[in-house]
This record gives sequence, structure tokens and C-alpha cells, in this order.
Amino acid sequence: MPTSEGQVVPLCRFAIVAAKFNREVVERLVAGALAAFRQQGLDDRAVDVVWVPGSFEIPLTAQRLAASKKYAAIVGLGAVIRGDTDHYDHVCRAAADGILQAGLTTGVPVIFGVLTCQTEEQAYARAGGPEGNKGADAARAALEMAAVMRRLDDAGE
Ligand code: INI
Repeated sequence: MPTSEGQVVPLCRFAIVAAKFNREVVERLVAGALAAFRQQGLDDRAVDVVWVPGSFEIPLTAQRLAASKKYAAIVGLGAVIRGDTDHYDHVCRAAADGILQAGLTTGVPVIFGVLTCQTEEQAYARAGGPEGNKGADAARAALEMAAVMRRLDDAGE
């Protein structure tokens, strides 16, 4: 968007796609991501948060948002916790492969911020507990990748 001085302001909107499954954990990841964006001077209004049923649904939604070209990067946030069956493996694989595909097919960075844990305790530890906040890490990765893409654009690569 051109400013009054004629400079071009780089695209600086981001989106978070958050899974409602294990919502208490994911809300902490979202809060961590928003705080990390804020720390880099990005207002909450520059970050759209879209909630989806589970981590399995993150890729399609992230791909659609990325294809809109409205966002510098998309952050996928979810928490997959192992249960008694092998459902966990399918959800983890689909989320990881799908998030990768969403980025590769659109050329927009899509960040993998999905916890894949054996226990609830491990998940809470990584959602603002002793192991940090992986939502905040994912937001920082989104900012870094947005800057990398912008540099490559500017260099014509
Ligand atoms: N989705 C998650 O995000 N985390 C989980 O731990 C999980 N488990 O364990 O089942 C989960 N399942 C739901 C899945 O993501 C889809 O929403 C569902 O299969 C409908 O497509």
C-alpha cells in the first residue's frame, strides 16, 4: 500500500489457524503467539485468528488463507495428544504434511506450531510452562520467514 510519501509498506498481516481440540492448551499457544507478534510491534488487529475443529483441519484452512495473498505468513497452532488408538499418528502426519504442502503450493510461509505430545503434561509444559511457549516460537518463525521472503522478493529471486 503506498503511503503519503509514496513509499510502499510491505504486507504485514499475519493469520493464525488454531485448532479447538485440546482448546485450553491451544488458547495458551494463541496467547503466546499474539504476545510475540506484539513484542515485534505488530498490533493484534494485524493478526486474524481462525478457529477450526482440530489439527487435521489446519492445512486446508491455512492453504486457503495463504492463497488469498493477504498475509505475509500463516501460523498453524494445535495440540495433538496421544490416546489409546493410532488416531494420533494420522492426525500428526496429516497436520505436518498438510501444513508443509500449504506453504509449498502457495509460496507463502505456513508455520508448523502443532504440539505432538505423549501426555497432557507435556503439552501444558510447551504452552507457556517450563518448556516455553511453542506458539510464541511459531510466531517468531513466521516473522522471520516473512522477512526472508521479502528479501528474496526485493532481490528478484
Ligand atoms: N485433533 C487435535 O487437534 N488434537 C488431538 O489430540 C486429536 N485427537 O486426539 O483425536 C484431534 N482429533 C480431531 C481431528 O483433528 C479432526 O478434527 C477430526 O478427525 C475431524 O476431521
